[in-house]
This record gives sequence, C-alpha cells and structure tokens, in this order.
Amino acid sequence: MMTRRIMHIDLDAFFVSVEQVDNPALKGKPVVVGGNPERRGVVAAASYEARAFGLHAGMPLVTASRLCPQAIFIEGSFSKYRRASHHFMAILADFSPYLEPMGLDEAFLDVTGFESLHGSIHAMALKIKQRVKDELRLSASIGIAGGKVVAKVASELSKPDGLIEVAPGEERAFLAPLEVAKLPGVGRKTEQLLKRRGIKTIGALASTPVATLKAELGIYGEALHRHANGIDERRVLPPTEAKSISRETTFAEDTRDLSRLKATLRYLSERVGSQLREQEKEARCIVLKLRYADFTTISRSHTLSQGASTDQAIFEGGVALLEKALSKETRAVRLIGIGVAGLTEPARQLDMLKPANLRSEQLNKTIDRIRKKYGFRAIQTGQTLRLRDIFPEGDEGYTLPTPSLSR
Ligand code: TTP
Ligand code: MG
Repeated sequence: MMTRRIMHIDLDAFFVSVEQVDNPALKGKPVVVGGNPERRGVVAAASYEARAFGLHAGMPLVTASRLCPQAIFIEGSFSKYRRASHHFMAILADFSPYLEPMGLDEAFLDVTGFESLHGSIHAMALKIKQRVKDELRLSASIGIAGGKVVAKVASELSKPDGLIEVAPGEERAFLAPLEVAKLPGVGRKTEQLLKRRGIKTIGALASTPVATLKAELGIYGEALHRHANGIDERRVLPPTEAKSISRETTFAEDTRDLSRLKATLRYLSERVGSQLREQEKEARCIVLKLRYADFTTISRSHTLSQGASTDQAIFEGGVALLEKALSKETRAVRLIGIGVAGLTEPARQLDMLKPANLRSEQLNKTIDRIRKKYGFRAIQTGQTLRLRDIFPEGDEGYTLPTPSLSR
C-alpha cells in the first residue's frame, strides 16, 4: 500500500494580508482587522508586525490599541475575504480532487501518490505556494505528513511563508518536543489539566498511559493519545453542507433599548434568512444568543413545528426569545446574535400553500434577487432602517463591528 501523504495549507495573516494587497502602504506595519477600537469588538486578524506586540485574534480591540498604539485598525470586508478564499480553494482543487476546506484560509489535501506528477510532494507544495503568490499575492504555509494532525502542526510551525515535511514514520518524534498546546484539540482547559498532571510536551502526552487520559478526559482522551503519537487515520473529506447559520454583533454601547435590539435582530435575521435561502434550505430551530454587560452569555432556542426560511419567521422566533429572556433581566446587552439550525431540504407542506405564507415566501425571493443585483442595502425594511444611526454602511450591508463573528 502506498504511504498516505496529507498536506495542510494555511494562508498567513489572511484578512490582514488581503488588506495589504489592496493597500500596499499597509505592508510591513502593525495592522489589525476587526474594526475601530472605539467601537469595541475583538481582533479578527493581526499582522505579524502587530503580533510582535502581543496582539492576537480574539483580543479585545481596546487591549490591542493599548499594547500597540501605533497599530492601524481596519474594519475589514468579509465579501473580499470570501472572494480570495474561493480563488485559493480553486487553486488547491487544481492540484488534487481530495480537498477538505477547513475555513476560509485553510484546507487539507490528500496528495498520496501525487509525487509522480510533480517530482516530489515537496516540489508540489512549492508549486502551490507559487501559484497562490502569483495569483493572489498571498503567502501560504504548508505542512506535509502521514495524517491530518501532524500536517496541521507542521504548517503552523512553519509560519510564515513556510514549508515543513515530516518524513513517513517520523511523526511521533516530530511532535515530541512541542508544548501540548500545539496539538489541535488541546484548548486552554485541557492544557491546564495536563500541566497539573506534569504533562507539558506532546511527547509526555504520548507516553502517558491511555487509561489515565481516558479517566481524565473520557473518549476524547483516547483520540488525544493517538494524535500525540502521530497516529491519525481520519480521511480528507469533501465539504459537507453547513448545519447551522448564524450572525451576531457587538453593540458600541451596552443597551437595554428594546427597539434598537429588535432592529438589530431584524437585520441579522435578514442576513441569516438570505443565506438560508441561498442554500435552498429550511430551518427547524431558531437560536438567540445574548451576551450581557458582564460577559455572561446565554443561548435560547425555539423549535418550529415545521421548517421555515423567511426573514419574518426567523425574526419572529428571535423576538419571542428575546422578550422572554429580557422579561426578568436587569443587565444591559452587549452582543446579540440569531441563528438557525436543524437545516433540512424544503418540504412542500400544505401550510406553505396558505396565501399569507406563500406571499411571504415570494416576497423574500424577490428581495433576495434584487439584493443579489444591487447589494444588500437596495431594500430595507422599516426596522433595519433604524440601524443607520448605529452602524456605518458598507457596500454589502451594514458593517458589523465584529466581522469575524458575523460569518
Ligand atoms: P487563522 O488562519 O487562524 O489566522 P491568520 O490567517 O490571520 O494568521 P496565521 O498566519 O497564523 O494563519 O485565521 C484565518 C482568518 O480567519 C484570519 O485572518 C481572520 C479570521 N479569524 C477570525 O475572524 N477570528 C478568529 O478568532 C480567528 C482565529 C481567525
Ligand atoms: Mg491563516
């Protein structure tokens, strides 16, 4: 049997790099995508120059601007990143049909047996990096190994603009000296738990008896043990469709103003709805997310008796959950989000033939068509118009203060 060869490709400082291609004056500077630090929200992406100051994704923008006052903060444009991402994936698909995108800027590629086409897998990786550079002006980092986990660790370690190939059979030795946190799946909590047990490196994790890990971490301990030993048989799988769609945003100021909350909810519902209909799906479950001023985050859901795909249905479900959540609540709201889950293929139910439902569905279709042609702002409902005072408008809709979170 041929030795499996898996490649992990990840673009460097993706959002920021796209901005630097558009505006070369930003090159070589500490740049942050995520929005204006006065408007709150978190860092979505930081340039390597900004990372030198300790900035990283997920850090509140205020902290970032305190650590690095000279940083340039940009709002970012998700549609631009999505375009770059499509192009990136198209390049990868040219190299192997066994492609599994993991997000906008990273993917696994099964390249087993492809050396004959390119001389070596290493040469193939160099060609991929070159095409990404030529066509997108972006740099990619690549890891190559016998399985996904090691390939991903290798690409991460090679950053920026790197390439690391782990020879077959060398996986365990490659991982051994690295800190446990470098192993995908080891989050902050697991890291602390392991450190308390004196397990600091992946090598130490690999030689911990699997029974010990199972006792501490359950079934997940078993997978962790395998991965620490460089064993990962998971296949590279083509993308499956999204199981949920959501949008959320952080307010510039915490608010208890119900009409402002509803207006925002309406806007987010319309974004969710249009994506839902683009995928030709219906949802069975509406999920509302609220984060209060003290950062407590709650999530409330409502199951529908049958699938729905209209903005109105999503909004109404969300409003009901919102009113219920706030009825006994004194804290102000920092963040609001709405999502749909339980996605199914639309079933032509009898209820859909009720004139009111049919009308609402046709109205949504028309709105989607017009928006596709003229942009999201071309049509607004009375409720979202109110948002003009809250968020600045961009080409493709209101620019939400946390583009990273509004995917
Ligand atoms: P990453 O690949 O994790 O980060 P990166 O490409 O900016 O930097 P690196 O060189 O380390 O790969 O994520 C890709 C993009 O996804 C990133 O540019 C912005 C976005 N993102 C968020 O919006 N929020 C987040 O919390 C993270 C981690 C990423
Ligand atoms: Mg990246």
